[in-house]
Amino acid sequence: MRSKPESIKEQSAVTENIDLLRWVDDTARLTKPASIHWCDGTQGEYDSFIHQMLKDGTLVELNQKSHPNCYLHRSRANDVARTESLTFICTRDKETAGPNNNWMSPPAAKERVGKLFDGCMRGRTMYVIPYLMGPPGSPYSKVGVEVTDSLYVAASMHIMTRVGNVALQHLRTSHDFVPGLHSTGDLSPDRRFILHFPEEKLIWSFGSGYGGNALLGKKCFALRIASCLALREGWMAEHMLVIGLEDPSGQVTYMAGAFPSASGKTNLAMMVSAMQDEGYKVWTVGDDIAWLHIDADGQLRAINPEAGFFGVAPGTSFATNPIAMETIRRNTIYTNVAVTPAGEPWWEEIGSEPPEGLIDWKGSQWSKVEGKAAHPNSRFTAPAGQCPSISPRWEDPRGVPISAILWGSRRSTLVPLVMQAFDWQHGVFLGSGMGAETTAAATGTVGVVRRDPMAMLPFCGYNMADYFAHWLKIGQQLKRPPLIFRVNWFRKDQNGNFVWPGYGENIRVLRWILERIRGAGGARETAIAYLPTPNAINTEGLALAPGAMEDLTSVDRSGWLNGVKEMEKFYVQFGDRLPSEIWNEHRKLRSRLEA
Ligand code: OXD
Ligand code: MN
Repeated sequence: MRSKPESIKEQSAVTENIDLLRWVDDTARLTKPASIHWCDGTQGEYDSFIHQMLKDGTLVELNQKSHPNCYLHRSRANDVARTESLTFICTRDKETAGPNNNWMSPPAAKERVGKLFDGCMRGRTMYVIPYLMGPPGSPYSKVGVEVTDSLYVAASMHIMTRVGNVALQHLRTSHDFVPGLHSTGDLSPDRRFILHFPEEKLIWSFGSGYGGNALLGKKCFALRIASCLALREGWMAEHMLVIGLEDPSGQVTYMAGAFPSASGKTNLAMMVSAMQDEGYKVWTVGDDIAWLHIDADGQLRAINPEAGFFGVAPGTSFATNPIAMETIRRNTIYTNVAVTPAGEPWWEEIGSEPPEGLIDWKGSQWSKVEGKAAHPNSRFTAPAGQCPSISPRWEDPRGVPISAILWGSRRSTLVPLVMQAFDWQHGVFLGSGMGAETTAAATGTVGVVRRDPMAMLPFCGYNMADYFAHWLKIGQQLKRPPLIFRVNWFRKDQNGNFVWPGYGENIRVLRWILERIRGAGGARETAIAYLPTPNAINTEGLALAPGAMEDLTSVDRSGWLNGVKEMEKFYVQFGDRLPSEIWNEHRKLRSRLEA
C-alpha cells in the first residue's frame, strides 16, 4: 500500500476517518517523506519488512533451524535504554506535570522539536501504523496511530500491538485516537526528545530507536498518555503484570503486580510453579502493563493492552524462566544480545558458558576482558499468543477480575519477603513510598535506591500527588477492593547472596496471598503491615539458611525509621497537593515504629 504523500483523497482507500487522514497529511507535510506506507498488519507485510531489513543490514538472521523466524537487531551503542532525562510531559501548566516529570510548555516543545522533524524523512518512507491497544471488541481498548521512519519500529509494533484493520475497525470515524510521531533522526542523544502532550493526546519522539522510546504504544501511550486519560475518565493505567493463580480445585484468582523495570516482572508473569504437582499453576495475562476499570458491579477488572512481550534477555534461562525461553524460540526480534558461531542468541546467565567465537552485542568478537557479551538491557520482542502459559482469558474483552495487587521492587535489605497492607488506604501509602534499586532498563547508575511509587515514577504522565489521590478515590468506588501486598524476592545476606530462592518458589508466597484473600493464612499485625506468622509460608524442601525465614518476616525498626525519613523527603516536593491521607499514613507508621 504505497503512495506519494499527496492528498487526503489518495489515502482514503485505507480509511475514511477524516481526522486521521488530516493528521497523516499534516505529518507528511512536516517530515517530507519520499513515500508513505499504510501498515495493514498482515503476515505478508511483516515478512516483507523483515526481508528489507535483512537486505539493508538492520537485522541479522539467526539460526533458522533452532530459532525459526528469529532475527537480531544491533542498536547504536548510545541508544540502548529509556532516557528518562530526555522524556518530557508538555502541559500548559508545569504543576500539572508535577515534580516527578520533566516539563516543557507545549509551544516551546513544538518550536524546539518541530524544527528537528521538519524534513527529517526526506528520501525515506514514512510508515503509518494504526494499532489497537487491548483485546478486539473490548470497551476498554483504545486506538493509537504511530507514524515512523523506522522499519524496526514498524515490525516491532506488529508484535507488540494489534496493527491494521482491527484498529481502523475499532476507530471507524471517531477522532478518539492517540497520534504518535516518531523519527530516529540521526540517533544523537543531543537531538533526542520523548515528548508527551496529554492535553491533546499527542506523542512526539525524536532521535531514538530504543523500544521504550520508539514503540509508542508501550510506555508513551499505554502508560504516560493513558494515565492522564484514566485520571479524566475514572480508570487506571498501571505498570503491572497480570497473572491468574489456579488452585488445586481449578479456580483461578487474578492478581496484578507493579514492579519497576527489569525487576523480574516477566519471570513472575510466566512462573513455572514449584507447586505444580499440588495443583498450583500460574497463567500469564500480561507482563508489563495493565489497564484497570471498575465494572458495573464495583469489581476491578484488568486488560493487558499489549499483544507481545518486550522482555529483558540477560538472566533468562531454562532454569529461571523456561516459559519465556520456549516463547522466544520463534518469531522473535532480539535486540543487543550476543550471537554464538551457530547463529543462536546468547546472553549472560542463559545457562551455558560463552562459546568460543562469540560475537558481542556490538558485533565484535567477544573477549572476557571486555565485559558483558550481551548488553545488560538487551531484549526480546515476542508475540504473547505463543507463550505456553498464556491465559485462556488474556484477550477476554471484559478483562479479568482482580483480587490482589502486589507492589514489588528490588530491595537487598529491609523490606520483608511479603506483607499485607491493613486496608486500601494503607496499601496506597505503601505503594506511594516504594523504594526501588535502579536497573539497566533506564540510562544512569544501577543499584541506587530511589522512590518509585507503584513502579510508575518514569511513567506517570501527571503530577503524582494527583495520582495518589486518584488511587484513593478508586478504592472508595470498589465494592470489594483487592487486598494490597508488598513483596520482595531480592533480600541479600552479608555475603551478597540472595536469601530467598525466588522464581518458581515464589508460588509459596502467592499461596499465602491467596489464603489471605480467602480470609485464611496466618498473619500477625506489626508496625509496618500484617506479616506472615512463622509457619504460615510453607518452606518444606527449601534449603534456606538457618534463621532466614525469621529475617525475611521481621521488622527492622531503625531501618524503617530511616525509610520513613526518605519517604518524607520524597513527599514534601509535592507540597499541599499531596493528599492528607498519605501524610496521615506516614505519621501513623512513624508513631507505630517509635512506640
Ligand atoms: C520496559 C521498561 O521496557 O519498563 O518494560 O523499561
Ligand atoms: Mn516495563
